This record gives sequence, structure tokens and C-alpha cells, in this order.
Amino acid sequence: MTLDIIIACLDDGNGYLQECLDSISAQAFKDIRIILEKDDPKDPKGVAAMRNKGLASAGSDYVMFMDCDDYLSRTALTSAMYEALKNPGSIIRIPRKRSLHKYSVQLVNEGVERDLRENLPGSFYDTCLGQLIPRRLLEGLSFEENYRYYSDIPFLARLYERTDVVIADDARYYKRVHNDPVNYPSLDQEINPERFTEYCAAMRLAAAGMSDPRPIRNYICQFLISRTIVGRSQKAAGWSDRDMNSFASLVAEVAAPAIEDFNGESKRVLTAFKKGKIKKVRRLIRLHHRRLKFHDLCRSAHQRRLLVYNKIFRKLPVKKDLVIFSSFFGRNYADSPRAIYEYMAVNYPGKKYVWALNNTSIEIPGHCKRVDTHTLKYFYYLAVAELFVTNVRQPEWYVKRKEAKILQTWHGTPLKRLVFDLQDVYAAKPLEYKRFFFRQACEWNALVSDNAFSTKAFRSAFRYPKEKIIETGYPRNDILFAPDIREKAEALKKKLGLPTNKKIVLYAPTWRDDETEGVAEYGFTLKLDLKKIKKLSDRYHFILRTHYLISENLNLNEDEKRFVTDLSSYNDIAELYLISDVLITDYSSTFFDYANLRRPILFYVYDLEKYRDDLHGFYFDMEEECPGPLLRRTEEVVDALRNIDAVSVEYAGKYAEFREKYCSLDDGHAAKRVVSAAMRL
Ligand code: C2G
Repeated sequence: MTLDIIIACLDDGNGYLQECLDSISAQAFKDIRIILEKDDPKDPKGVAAMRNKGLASAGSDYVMFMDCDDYLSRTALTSAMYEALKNPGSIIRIPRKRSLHKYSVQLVNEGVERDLRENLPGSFYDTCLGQLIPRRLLEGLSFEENYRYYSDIPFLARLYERTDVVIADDARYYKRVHNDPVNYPSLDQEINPERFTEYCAAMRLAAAGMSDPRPIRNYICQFLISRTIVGRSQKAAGWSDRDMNSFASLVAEVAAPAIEDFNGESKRVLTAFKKGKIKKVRRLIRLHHRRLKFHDLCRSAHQRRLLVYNKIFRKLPVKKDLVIFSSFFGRNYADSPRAIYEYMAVNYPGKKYVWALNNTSIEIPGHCKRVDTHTLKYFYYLAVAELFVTNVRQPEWYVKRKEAKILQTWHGTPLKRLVFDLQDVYAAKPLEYKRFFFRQACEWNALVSDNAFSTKAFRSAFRYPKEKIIETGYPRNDILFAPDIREKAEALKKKLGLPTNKKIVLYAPTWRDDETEGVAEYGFTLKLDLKKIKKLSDRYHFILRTHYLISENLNLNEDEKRFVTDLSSYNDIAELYLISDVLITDYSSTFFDYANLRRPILFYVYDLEKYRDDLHGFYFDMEEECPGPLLRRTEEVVDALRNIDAVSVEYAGKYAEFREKYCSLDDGHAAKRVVSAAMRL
């Protein structure tokens, strides 16, 4: 059996086309002919025309359509062809999943799928992609070239009347999600007021071409119900009267007989459409969303707090001299917000201070209130505070008021590419991430930068204006210049029960974007082989500390606990720097801070190529600039620790250059400089 794959392409698919072709050439099934129909960017004819051109030259047993920015799972065609052998004459449908990842990363994440598209009954009308179609069934069929978005619908409506559809369950067709709809929207993401007019025309054409239009009638009804009185999308509420009337006449003239198959609210909405009662449709949509809102309020304390925040607290006067601090979303009393608070508490005693801190076991010096981020008080203080000092993005629901100010300290010198400098976004809401981030960054009155390198990166990553950046060194590093760091370190080691007769090694890796465990939760696989590390336990004691986004606990056994202490939940990593004689890290920004101590740094970068080339990308050339060796295996880490003095000598020059470039502003007084700038905001 042979297969023609027709790929309609406008340009190089913004670099995605190669991944599409790679995924095809990687298939075990080889009897494939690729028909690549490139549209002329100067005079584009559209996808339908390209596909018709491809059809004209097709000659294999089966035909499949792909978009140039999509790709196939490794065994997709083997699985599909197996189904074709078992079901000769049927259409073999490869289930579509949306992917946020590059092809190379998706392969690693095979199975880590997000079925982001609800499977509407009959939803196979909306695209011909990823279906192996017996070519003999395509006789007399073509795509309507006047349509930009919905030429698949009439084409499929007639095709499905000629045979049945069999699903190849083990196969996957990945629909690549464009996470930058601002600069590179896919057809689905294009905003076009004509879109629904075309949709209705395509549906009419589909119904007219069918000997039995019942399936498409049902599909039209399902589509309207799913967009108006199912789910939380508010899009239908925003439909123009013109679109509403298009749908109304589509229901009246095409789908009306199917209304009898529905009941309750669905039937009410469809009947209102059929009668052209647009006001009633809008009322039913509003009612649906009010019911959801009420349900939310009953079910979710957060929604109730949000209602009070928006309807009451935001209307209260902003309290002058009230400052609220938050570090890592209320997790820690740490980082630059802590340093700024401790400076202000001494030098601005007349102000009132609030800390958003969920861990009640952490002590906060001085006079301040503390609120848990899950309480109404937190919403209250965020609404009325004059100054909000935070080291991460403000909550999505937070609205900065005119009289209020946000001092964003961020949480490290960026080694990893960020936000607008990222092609692939792995955040919890990838499609909104860049849009949200930009809105939030616009609300920051000032952004603290540790050095010129950070300033440059932040301007590009956040699209943030230079004049609002306070380049002063990092307040969080002031602690590293305190005169009593030795005493503090000894006291802390005793408090933590760490041996004082051994050197302490801190292993502080960052998180991996593709080890998702859930929304903003990541897994962590300890790649440091503790059995080998144990050989050093006569000289060293190890602290393991995973990133705060890592939700998994490190399960150390009793033997390991003799030479390893897990301090992942310890409040402030800056204090752990003080007690550590050596830092082992990877792509974490920790080393830009630790370098202020002039102590050895080792880089355990077992997945450097994947992290740099596939996952995140860097602003910083690690091979070139790291002030310590890049180590790939535990054995190398053991050797480096065994010869740590020689390593320090070998990297002394690079270390000095590194400090000059990244640490020159850190001098123990950054908090003072930041606060005096903040007071002028
Ligand atoms: N951190 C920590 N423990 C770790 C890793 C990081 O306490 N094991 C803290 C450090 O203060 C570090 C900060 O979290 O500076 C940021 O962590 P990164 O590993 O650099 O990763 P990320 O949170 O993605 O921030 O500009 C900084 C970037 O935004 C990176």
C-alpha cells in the first residue's frame, strides 16, 4: 500500500516545516510520497487551492493531508496502515492532539499529552488533517477555494457519505500550537470578522452536497450549544449581531429538523436561534454564565474572595505608607523582598508593613502583619497597599490601582531565555502566557536588575523600558556581605544539625520544563548518583535543595541521610549559601549570587544540549563563561570535589572575569539603593 501526504504550505511554516518532514521520514512505514504545495507569499491562493493542486497529482492508494507546522508521532503511520489493512476501503483517522512542544521535545514527552480540544460528536467535520483516505473515494471531490478557514467541512461532508471512519488509537497527529498568536497566528488564531459568515456558508454547502444531511444538521446544533451554554468560554457572549443572525438563519434553513433531538436549555437556545430571537439567545448565554459564577461562588472560597476584592476592597482608599511584601507567591520570607523589608523596617519605621507568607513557622523580625495568600486579608491588603514588593509576577486577578505602585525585584540574573525570548512556552496557560505577562509587566513601576546583563535580558524578555529598570545589584545578596557571615554560618549549621567538621556542598538544581506534574508543578529525578557521592562522605556533607516548583519530595534512605540533608523546604537559599563551601548547580541563576562568596562552583549539566537547545535556551554561553567546570557524570563531580583546590586554581581567571561582569554591583548595600529609588516612584 502506498500513501501520498499532501502538505499545503505558505512559507517555511516559521521553521516548523522541517519538523513536519522529519516526523514523516522517521516513520517505519516508508511507501510515502510527499506532495509539498507551497503557496506564493506574494499572491497567496490559500490552503484549499494548495490541497486541490496536491490532489491533482496524487496517485497512491491513500491520501493524507498535513499542515506544514504539524507532525506525527513516531509510530503513527505504522498504526494507521495496520488499521487500513484490517479495514480496506475505510478512512483511517489518526487522533489529533495539540502540542506546545517542538517535535524533538514531543517525542520525549510522548504520552504527556494535553487533549485540549473537546471531542464534539461529529467533530471530524472540522478538519481533514491526519486521515488516511482511500484515493478512489476522492473522485469528484475538491476543496472550495473561496474559503480561507472552512473548506474542509463541505469536502468531508460528502466524503463521509462514501465510507466509514476507523480510528487508529495508537497513532497521534500533533497539531502544533502557536504560542505567539500576536506575531505568528495560525489560521485558527486569526481574528477575522468574516470567519463565521464563511462557517455558515460552508455548512450550507456541506448540507446541500449530502444525500442525507442529518449528521451535519446535528453537528451545527452541537456546535452552537457547545459554544453558548456549555463550558466557560465567554466568546459567544462577544459574538456580533451579524454572526448571531448568520447562525440564526443557518439553524432556520438547515438545522431546524435536528432541534427535535434536543431538550431543555439546548432546545431553548436552538429554538431561539431558529426564530431569530438573538436577544433571547444572549439572555440564555448570560444566564448560563451567571449560573456558573454562582456555582463557583458556592464551591470556591477563592471566587468569593475575588468577588469581595473586586466589588468592595478595590473601592476602598489606598493606604499611604502601607507596604506589602511577597516572595515566591507567598512561599518564603526570602530573596530581595526580604532584604528590602529588613532595610525599610529599620530606616522607615513610620511605615506599616505586611508580609504575604503562608508558612507560619517562619519568623519575621520587626513589626509587621502577616497574611496567608489564601485569606481575605491578603486580598484586602493587596487592594489598599500603596507599595507592593514582589519577586515574581503579581496574581493574575490583581489589578494595580492608579495610586498604588509595584516594585518588581524578580528572582535572579537570567541565564535561561524568558517570555518573549522563548519560542516554546511550557507555562500552565501557554496561549495566554505572553499576553498575560506583558500586561502584568506593564503594571510594574520599577524592576530591579542585578547587573547590565540582566537589564539587557529583561528589556528584551519582558518588553520592559530601560528607564524603569533599577540596576543596583541585588538586595538579596546584601546578606553575603554581612560582617558576621562566619558566625551566622556556624550557628545555622548547628541549628540544622549539620556536621561542623566537614565541608558542606550545596546541590541546587533548577526545574525542567518538560517534567510537568501538573499546573506549575514539576517532577525531579535526582541524576546525581548518591552511591558514588558517598565515597566523599568522609570529607563532605551534602545539602540537596530542589527548586520551589518541584513538587516531588526527595526520598532519601537512612544510609543516604548520613551524608545528605534535604533542605528543599528551607526558607531562604541565601542562608544556605553562607554555610556551603561548594555550590553544585546547573542552569539555575543561583550561581550569579553565590559567586559573591568567591567559593567554588561546579556545574552538573547532564542534560545541557536538551535544556539549552530544546527546552529553554540561554542568554549566556555556559561553555564560555561559567566560573567552574561543566560536568556530565557523577564520577566527574566526585573527581572535581576530590580536587576542589586544583579546580579553583584552574578557574580563578574565569571566576574573576565572571564576578567583574555579573557581581560588580553587589556590595551589601543594594537594598538601600533600591529603597531610595522606590521612594521616588
Ligand atoms: N532557587 C532555590 N533553590 C533552587 C533553585 C533556585 O531557592 N534549587 C531560587 C534562587 O534564589 C534562584 C531562584 O530560585 O535564584 C530562581 O531559580 P532558577 O533555578 O534560576 O529558575 P527560575 O525560577 O526559572 O528563574 O531570572 C531568573 C529566571 O527567571 C530563572
